[in-house]
Amino acid sequence: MRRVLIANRGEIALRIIRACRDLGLETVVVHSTQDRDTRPVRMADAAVCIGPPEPARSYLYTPAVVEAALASRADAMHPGYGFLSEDADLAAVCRENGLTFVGPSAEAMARVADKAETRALMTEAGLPLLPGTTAAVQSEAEAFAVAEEIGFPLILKATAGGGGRGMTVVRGREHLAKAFRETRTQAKLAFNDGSLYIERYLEGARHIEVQILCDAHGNGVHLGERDCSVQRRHQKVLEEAPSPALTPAMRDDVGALAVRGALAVGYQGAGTMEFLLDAEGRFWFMEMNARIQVEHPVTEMVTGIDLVAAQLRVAAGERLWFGQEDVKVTGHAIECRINAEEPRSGFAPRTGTVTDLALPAGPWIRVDSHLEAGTHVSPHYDALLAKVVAWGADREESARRMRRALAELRVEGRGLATTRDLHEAVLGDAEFLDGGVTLDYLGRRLDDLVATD
Ligand code: MV4
Repeated sequence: MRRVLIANRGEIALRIIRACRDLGLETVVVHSTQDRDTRPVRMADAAVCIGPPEPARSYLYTPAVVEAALASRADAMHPGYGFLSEDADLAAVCRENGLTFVGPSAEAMARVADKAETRALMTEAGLPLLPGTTAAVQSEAEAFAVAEEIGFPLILKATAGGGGRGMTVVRGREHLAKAFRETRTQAKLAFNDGSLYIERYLEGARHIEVQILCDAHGNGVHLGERDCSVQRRHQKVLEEAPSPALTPAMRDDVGALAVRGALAVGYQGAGTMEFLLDAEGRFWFMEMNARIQVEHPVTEMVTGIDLVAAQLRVAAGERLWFGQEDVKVTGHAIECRINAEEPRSGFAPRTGTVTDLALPAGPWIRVDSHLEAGTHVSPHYDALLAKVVAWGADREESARRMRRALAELRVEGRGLATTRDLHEAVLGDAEFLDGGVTLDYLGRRLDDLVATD
């Protein structure tokens, strides 16, 4: 592997360029006409314009991305997150064209893309799953029969969904028929596949995800967990590692489950095994994410392992160069996602051009951002402006450093708004500071946290 094509934009494109530089790899970045004058485009060794601003005609258009890789004589492709990152078809097309795809095989990716099939495979592998179906539920009548067995509340989920899209909680028998029809219609519209599966619905859980890394030779390790329970409507707002809810023994247990599950589906590369943690301390497997995630830096900060460099090395065929016993979680890290959104108006996008910018820095602060003065924040793309990460010897120290970093952050521009003040409120909130929160936290406390008086 010598030259890597980066099929992404923004902060993650920059992050991948940096990992490539550290490894002595050349970089080619693709970009839309809108992104011509951006930091990743200027920083990469080469750049290829692949289309207009609309993602469907540029960053999501496989032929343009693959053509750019071949024309620039890249020998590998890193998809980042979002866009085509979990597209099994892209992985297959790369392989057919002699390009190393930085991620799992097309087959493994397709396996975990079907969430019901993943449930079947993980059940076989011995992972704990909530009561539910391991195949799509074909009819309303079948849904009623399943509900009879598992009870209410239950949740209907699209087999092609994930990340909280295409799901409906059903609290009683009288709501099931309508919910089934509506969720199926939504799934058909969103994923072009109306297949649904059913699970018992778990209230008041935490979202715990385990970072795994597998090589092409059947070896896998986990790098501990992230707690992503501060979220709103399935959008993560703040993440941390380790979870304040886990003991070292729980970490070992859920980590071993995660590695076993990943190896069972023939996974290669970096990935995430997502679990819910209930009030009794039990883990329930939810789904697998076959990509590097936005929140990977908190894991890097507590393990000292460069996950993007690791992705590139295992994609190149290298055997895992460390074992589970070499992975040590040290201290605590928190990440705040600074989005171009207004929390007081339902997180509505607030885009514009950055005129005044100050990014935090200093001891134990890491900022991953593509922003500069003059950056145009476009409604065509993700609202993520910057990830501010703070490390500390313990949770309290990382929270204190995060408050210092947030106070240094200034992002201004006509029309722009950010989630900075919300983060300051969370980092000053006793409920969050006292051992973390469950998934209902932000929905329940948002109004109170963003109140101006
Ligand atoms: C659930 C659940 C409770 N019970 N499944 C959302 C994202 C996707 N990966 C799985 N998700 C959930 N699945 C069962 N059986 C709770 C979530 C969930 C969630 C639900 C409501 C509100 C916010 C949530 C945030 C994360 C996960």
